[in-house]
Amino acid sequence: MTPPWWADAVFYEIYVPSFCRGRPPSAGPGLAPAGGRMAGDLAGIRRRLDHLQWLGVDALWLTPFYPSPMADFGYDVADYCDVSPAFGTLDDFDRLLADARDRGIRVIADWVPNHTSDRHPWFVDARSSRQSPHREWYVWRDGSPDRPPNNWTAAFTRGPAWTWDEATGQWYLHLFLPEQPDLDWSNPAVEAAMHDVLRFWLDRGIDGFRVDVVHALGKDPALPDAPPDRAHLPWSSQNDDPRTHPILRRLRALVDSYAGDRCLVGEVYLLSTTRVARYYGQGDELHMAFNFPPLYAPWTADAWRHRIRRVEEEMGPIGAWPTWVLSNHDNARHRTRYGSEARARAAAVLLLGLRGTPFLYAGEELGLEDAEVPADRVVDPGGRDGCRAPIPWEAGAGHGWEGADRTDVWLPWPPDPDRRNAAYLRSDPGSILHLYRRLLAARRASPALRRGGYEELDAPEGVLAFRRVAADRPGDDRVVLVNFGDSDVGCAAPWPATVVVDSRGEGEGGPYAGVLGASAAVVLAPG
Ligand code: TEU
Repeated sequence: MTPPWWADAVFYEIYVPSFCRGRPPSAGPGLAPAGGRMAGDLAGIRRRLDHLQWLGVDALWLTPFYPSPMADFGYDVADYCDVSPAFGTLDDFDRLLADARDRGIRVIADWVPNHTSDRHPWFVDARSSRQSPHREWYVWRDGSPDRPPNNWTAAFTRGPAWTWDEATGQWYLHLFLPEQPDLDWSNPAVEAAMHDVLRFWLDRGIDGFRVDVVHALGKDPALPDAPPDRAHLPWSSQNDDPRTHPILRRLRALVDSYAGDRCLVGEVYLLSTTRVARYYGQGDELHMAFNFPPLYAPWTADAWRHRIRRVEEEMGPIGAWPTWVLSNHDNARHRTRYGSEARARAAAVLLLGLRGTPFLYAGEELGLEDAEVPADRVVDPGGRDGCRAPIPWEAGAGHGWEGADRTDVWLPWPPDPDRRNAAYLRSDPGSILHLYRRLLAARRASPALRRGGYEELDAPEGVLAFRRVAADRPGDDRVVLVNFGDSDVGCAAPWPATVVVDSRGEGEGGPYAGVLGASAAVVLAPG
C-alpha cells in the first residue's frame, strides 16, 4: 500500500516574518510591536522556492500569516480568512501555493483554534456586553477582581491565565497573553465557525494544517485548579482533557472529506510521549502530532536512545506515525543548544535517519545559530527572538531581502551573515547546506529510510546505532551511526558497508572503515 504523501515527506517550517522579503518595504505596514520594522512576506517565500526545490523538501508549513495585531507575532489572529498586509494578500497566497505545487512542493498552514486576538471581531463583540451574541464564544467567569477563578498560569507572562474585564465585570481566560483570549470549544457555534475557516483554506487547495496547541481545545468546564506543585507551570502545557478527542474526530472527518490526503499535524505540547500518542485516536484523530520530549533531550546517546524507544513503544503498537523535530520558532536552535556545527551536522543525520516524518526549521540547513538580541531590540514576550532571526540569503547589505539595505528588518541578523548565508554555503560542497541536500536525496532514494522499521543495534558507549529495513525491499537496508562523543570511536557495521552520507562529507561512496569521527554520524548501505 502506498503511504500517504505526508508519511513520506520531509517538512520545512517557514516562520513567515523571518524567511525573506519579496515586496518593497513600502508595500505594507511593518510589525507594530517591532517598532514598525519590516518583516518577511509571502512574495519572499516565492522568491526562495528555487532554494527549497534544490534542497529537496517535500512540504512547507507556513506559520500564521493572517491579519493580526502581532502581540504574539501572528499567533493572535484577528481574521482567519485573510492575509495580513504586513505579509501580502490572498492573491500572493494563491500564487505561492500554485508555484510551490508546480515544483512538487505541498503547503500546510498554521491554524490557531485555541484562542483569537482580543481584536478579533468575535472578541470585540464578546466583551462589549454580557448579552452580546459572541459572549459565550469565550470563557468567562464571575468573581471578585482581586481573585482569579483558578490558579492557572499563563504562558509567557507567567501571571494568572485570567484578565478581569472591568466593563462587564467578569474574568476571561487566556492560556497565553491577555491579548489571546481562549475560545470556548464546548460551544457548537465556535466549532461551526472554525470548520468554516478550514473549508475556506481547503477549498483554496491547502494540503493541510499545523494545529496550534491542539491539546488545549477541550477543557473541563469546572476549570479545576492545577496541582499545587505544578501551578507555576503554564496550564497550556498541562491541559489534557478527554473532551478534546471528539473535537478532533470531527476535524479529522472534515479534513478527510477532501480528496488528496490533506493532513492535520497537531502541536500537542504535553511533554509525555504516552500522552501525545493518544491524540492519534484510533487512527481517527490527528494524522501526526509533534512530540517534543526529544527536542528537549540533551545531546547524549543514552537520552536519545531512550526517547526513540519511547516513541517506538508508544506509537508503534497503535500504528501512530511519528514526527521528529530538532528546532522550531519557539525554542533555541539545536545548533545553539548543542554548541557546535559538528554536532548540528550529526543531529541532521540522526533526524533524517529516523522512522517518522522529519520537520526542519528554516535556517537549520544553513547551520544558523540564534541571534544575539540586544535589550532594545527584544520584542517577544516569550523570549524567543533569537531563533526567529531573519534568514540571510546572500552576503552584503540586505542579505537578499528586498529593501533591507535601506531599512531595518524586524530582528537582528544571526551571527556571521556574510558567510553564513544560503548563497555562500551553496558555493561550498563541504557545507552543512550540501549535507542536508545529500541527506534529503538519500532519504528520497531509500524506502528503508523513509518507511522501514526501526531496529536498535548494539553500539559502544556514546554511540547510537540503528538499522532501518523495508520489509518489502530486501537489500534496501540502511544503518545509521551517530557518535555523540567528542573523540573517535571504533564502531562496526552489521555487514560490509558503503558510506552513503557522512556528516563531515568524508568518504561518501567508499567503504566504511569501521571508525566514527568525533561528533560525526553516517548513513551506511550494504556493499
Ligand atoms: O506554542 C504553544 C506552546 O505551548 C509552547 O510552544 C510554548 O512555548 C509553551 O507553552 C511555553 O511555556 C504555540 C506556538 O508555537 C507559539 O509560537 C505561540 O506563541 C503559542 O502557541 C500561542 O499561540
